[in-house]
Amino acid sequence: MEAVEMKEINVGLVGYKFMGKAHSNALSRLGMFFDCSAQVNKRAICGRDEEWLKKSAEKFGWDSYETRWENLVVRKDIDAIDITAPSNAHKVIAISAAENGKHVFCEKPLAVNLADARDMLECVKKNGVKNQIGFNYRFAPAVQLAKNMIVQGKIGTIRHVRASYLQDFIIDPEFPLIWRLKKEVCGSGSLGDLGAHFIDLARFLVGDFKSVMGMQKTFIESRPIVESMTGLSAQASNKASRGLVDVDDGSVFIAEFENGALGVFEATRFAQGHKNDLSIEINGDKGSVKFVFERMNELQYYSADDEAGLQGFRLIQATEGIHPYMAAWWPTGHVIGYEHTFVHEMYEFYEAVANDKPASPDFADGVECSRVLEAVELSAQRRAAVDIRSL
Ligand code: SOE
Repeated sequence: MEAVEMKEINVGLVGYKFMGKAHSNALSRLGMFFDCSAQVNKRAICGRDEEWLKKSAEKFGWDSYETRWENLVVRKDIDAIDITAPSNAHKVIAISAAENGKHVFCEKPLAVNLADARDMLECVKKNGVKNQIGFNYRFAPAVQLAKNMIVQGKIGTIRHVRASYLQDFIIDPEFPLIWRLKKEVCGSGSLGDLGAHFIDLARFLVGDFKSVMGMQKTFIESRPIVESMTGLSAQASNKASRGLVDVDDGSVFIAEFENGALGVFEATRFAQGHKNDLSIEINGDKGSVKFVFERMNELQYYSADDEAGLQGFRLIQATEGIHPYMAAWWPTGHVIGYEHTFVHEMYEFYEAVANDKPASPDFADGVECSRVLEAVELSAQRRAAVDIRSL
């Protein structure tokens, strides 16, 4: 019998720091754990600092490297471009990649503003390439379980959603002015970096936003110029030379959804003691679900249908083979972590590419998220509610 040849998809990755490493790891795990329709190859990694890049290429297992993304996107041996560079670089790279016929995976937020996000969406549509955005928390099995339960009507009609994303890594006023604090590079601060995740989770689990009303604050207005950074750690060279922070340190907003639900949201990097504390709770008339990322293998569930006298929140360990994605990993109870969410999103993207199916969440979801981000900013400036459909 003739052996059937497996399809191959060759990837070019832009970025080699925090997200670059997370994506490289995910691609390395794919074929080992999942039955993929195609073999996904780590063909080339791209970044500006050649010394770092060379080391990263070797360490993360990429076949080759490029120091200019312009060279990467035209390479004939590459089918898909994965963008993990800072947000202001997303648009130009994604558009060039799509114009060169490459499928595009892009980290969140899609762009530094809504207009750019819309241009990116238009371009991938025009060029007919698959596209996906890196809303990785959707891919925690417990979140997928919550989605399935909501679709099955287990919590009934949704009335409330409350979500927060709390970090504390920039509380020290001497923490340097990293790119995540410069509007022209990142678009917005805690809102776009952290809020983008819960806006997406709320859209995924509850539905589309109708209107929002927000407040934003910058607590520390100037910081020492950054010399180097890795992950979320950074060093300043000379503490006397400072620059202005022009994004929000904390953002809060309330929202109304198209389906009538109400929402309360908080994103901050000033919540002392909270390291990466993303949580979302949804209350329906028949029950509630709650997901807390720092306990990401669990889903809390309350059912009003439980026997009287025995009602209460139960803790579901979403680690059984019947839970989404878990059959690919370890025996029940052998928990998974942050990096697995990236493996799951990559699995979905490359399955979509291999089988010519739409990917999800896609750039249209990225645009919807950017719409909400922009509406929150506008409402904070105007001190009034903003209707999402007005943007
Ligand atoms: C930094 O605040 C950050 O790494 C975000 O950029 C990620 O999207 C989030 O998942 C964790 O925190």
